[in-house]
Amino acid sequence: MAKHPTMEHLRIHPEVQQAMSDGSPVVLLETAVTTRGLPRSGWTWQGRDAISDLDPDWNLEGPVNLELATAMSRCVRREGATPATVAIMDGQWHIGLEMERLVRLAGDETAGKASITSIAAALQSGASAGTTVSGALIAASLMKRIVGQAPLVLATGGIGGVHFGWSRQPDVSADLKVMADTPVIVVSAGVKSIVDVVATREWLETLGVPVMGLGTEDFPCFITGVDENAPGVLKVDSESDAARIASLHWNTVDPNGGLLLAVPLDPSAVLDADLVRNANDEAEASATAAGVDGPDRTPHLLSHMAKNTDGRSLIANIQLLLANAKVAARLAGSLASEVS
Ligand code: PSU
Ligand code: MN
Repeated sequence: MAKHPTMEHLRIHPEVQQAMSDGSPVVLLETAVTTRGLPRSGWTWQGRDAISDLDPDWNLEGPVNLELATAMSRCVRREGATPATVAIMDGQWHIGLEMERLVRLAGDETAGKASITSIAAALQSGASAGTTVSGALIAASLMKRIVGQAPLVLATGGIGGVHFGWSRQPDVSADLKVMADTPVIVVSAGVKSIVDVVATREWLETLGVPVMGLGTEDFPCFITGVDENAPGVLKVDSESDAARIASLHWNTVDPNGGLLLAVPLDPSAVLDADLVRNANDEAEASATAAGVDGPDRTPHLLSHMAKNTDGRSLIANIQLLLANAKVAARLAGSLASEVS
């Protein structure tokens, strides 16, 4: 059995290939957020103006998950970088998706989320799946092995983390291990909202992943701002400072490890933590009562929370995703000029 991967397993979009060989900035984008993280309906909540303000090209009648994926790509391009959206489709890895494929992925209700432990099976079955942060990072490693170069930055909303109840059952996202093993800077607004933020921050320390905070010493916590109870982060004032630290880390500390650049949500969009907790509990109860389980549960919870917060939880989620795409593109630009 061949131990070396070949292009047979991988489709790199020509635009991504060109940007890589030119040494111009490229940003990896995960797609679990598209297949499992956002509603597939058009905008049915309040706050239509807020969404148009965030991105004037957002089609409010279009599916939220598809609009978000295209809006993130637009943010990356506006900052002069090339988006490399990662997904598993038709038995292959795809790095960089043309519009037709993105539309198909976003509309495919059978498309799940694939991470390090489930990608090989998804490839074997020919199923489509969005890649989590761990999945999209593996794509970077695969690209390095096949073409010798890989993007250095990935944008997401929130990384996976350590779930509550970890002392009894250690449900810890593979995102953390793969981040520790992959020389890519992940840009996120901290961890996704349903995990134990303090435990996750500690775990990143144990794994040796430097955590930088853009303009903050506190660990960002998704749509609720920052968590002052979690151990702090290394404050950087700009994307170029973060790029310099990453270069020093890779050149003199650990050439194979990853870093996290955590970006707090703009204070104007931050939601009260108690409000979010209550809305979340209520959404969980409704999902359980309606018997919604498995892959349908997250989209159900998010829609329900959006309804209960007059759309504000969804607006905040979209705002942070777009902000992270922008920061990631600037960071990739700084790294490209560091290297050349
Ligand atoms: N943030 C969210 N919702 C999500 C995710 C992040 O608010 O669904 C996705 C990301 O793709 C992340 C993944 O990489 O969840 C982690 O999943 P798990 O805990 O199963 O490893
Ligand atoms: Mn898990």
